[in-house]
Amino acid sequence: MSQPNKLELVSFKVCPFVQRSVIALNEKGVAYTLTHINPHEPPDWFSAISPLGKVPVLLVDGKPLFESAVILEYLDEVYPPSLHPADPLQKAQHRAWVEFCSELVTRQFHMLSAKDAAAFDEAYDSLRNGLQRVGGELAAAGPFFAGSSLQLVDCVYAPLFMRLALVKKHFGVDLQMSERMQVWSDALLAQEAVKTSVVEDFEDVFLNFVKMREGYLLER
Ligand SMILES: N[C@@H](CCC(=O)N[C@@H](CS)C(=O)NCC(=O)O)C(=O)O
Repeated sequence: MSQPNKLELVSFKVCPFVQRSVIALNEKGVAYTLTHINPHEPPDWFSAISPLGKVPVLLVDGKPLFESAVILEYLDEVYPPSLHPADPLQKAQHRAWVEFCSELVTRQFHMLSAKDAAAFDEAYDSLRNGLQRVGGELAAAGPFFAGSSLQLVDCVYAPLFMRLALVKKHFGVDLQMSERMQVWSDALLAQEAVKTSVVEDFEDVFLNFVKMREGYLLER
């Protein structure tokens, strides 16, 4: 499999979908550059390469690739060792739980943006239920999703856990994760590939993002 000469990841500092790609790149030790934009005020060059107007876009020797799950699969094919299980069914199951995480990120966003108590509670409950559901899939022997080694599915959940930890710290919102789930989250957030996957002032950037939502979270 031939490897490209240059990878440029187009990013939005607070985006969990970009962050999953960064974690995979870091974990694999692949060199890349980051270009930060605001997809809500996109420069013309970005609109031209992003059909959905969303980040991440990975420029592979200048050729654009969009959708974070697709970017992860590409990186995993081109840069060994693979972070997927070898067994086809297990691999497909990991991909399914990657999709599920995207849904949980949306639920988390709804919780952060909810304008009143009812909307907040609904989003909180659906996020908590979703976390319990994925929690039931974790290998008994952790700390990661499938056991002792970090895989692509782990790269995808780490950005969600990073935000949940900040929401707990700053707003007291506790998703009441199981002990096993907390072990998974703690192990992920301690990984070098994860710690270095965000900008240095990420906590401030994220808090500012949350404040700009002007949600019920700020007043509860
Ligand atoms: N399904 C996409 C979701 C990416 C996404 O929602 N990115 C957000 C930022 S976190 C975005 O670019 N939003 C801009 C918009 O929707 O206009 C993926 O996995 O790459």
